[in-house]
Amino acid sequence: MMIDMQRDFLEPGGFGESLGNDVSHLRAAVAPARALLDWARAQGLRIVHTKECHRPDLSDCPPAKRERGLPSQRIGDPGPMGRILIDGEPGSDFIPELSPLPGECVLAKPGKGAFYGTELSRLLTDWGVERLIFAGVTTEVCVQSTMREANDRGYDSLLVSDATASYFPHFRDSAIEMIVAQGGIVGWAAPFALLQAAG
Ligand code: TIU
Repeated sequence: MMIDMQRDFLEPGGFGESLGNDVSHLRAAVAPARALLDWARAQGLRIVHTKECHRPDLSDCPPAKRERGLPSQRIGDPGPMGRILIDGEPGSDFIPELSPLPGECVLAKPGKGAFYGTELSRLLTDWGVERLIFAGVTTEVCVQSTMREANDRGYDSLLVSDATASYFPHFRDSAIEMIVAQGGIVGWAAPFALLQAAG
């Protein structure tokens, strides 16, 4: 599960920066995420790339989400990478290093969790998947939401700790602590090197 490695979150001029964030904090996760992706491809694992975005008419964007905070630009407004967080605009696309290959599953999601408003549940059931490996951004928002949704649905989840990042580095660390506390109440975490060594 490669969560939301989109230009809108990682590059200047997108949704993340419009919320007042320093997007450079997310770069550290890119190389480990790419290594994870290459490894998963070599292992023949199913790969799902999610992208958080909305329909051009904003019919799947609750007003409460659009109106939240005091962003410099709101979802749907024009920006240097097209309309902010709108499906099909350049900003909603994946960063080049993490572009999906033909045949890999791409899921557009309107929410933070990847199960909400998507076909993910049905796909995982059809594939007979029981365990999920997570990477992407941001750790405490879309990654953690999706891991919690997966936990309630009975999946075992592992977060690759160096392939995820937050605009607030201490939130990344705290989110990982919350996930693995209490014997893995939500899931487990390990750096990519450990995953690779295991398997
Ligand atoms: N703002 C923030 O940290 N994240 C999001 O809005 N979406 C995702 O995490 N993908």
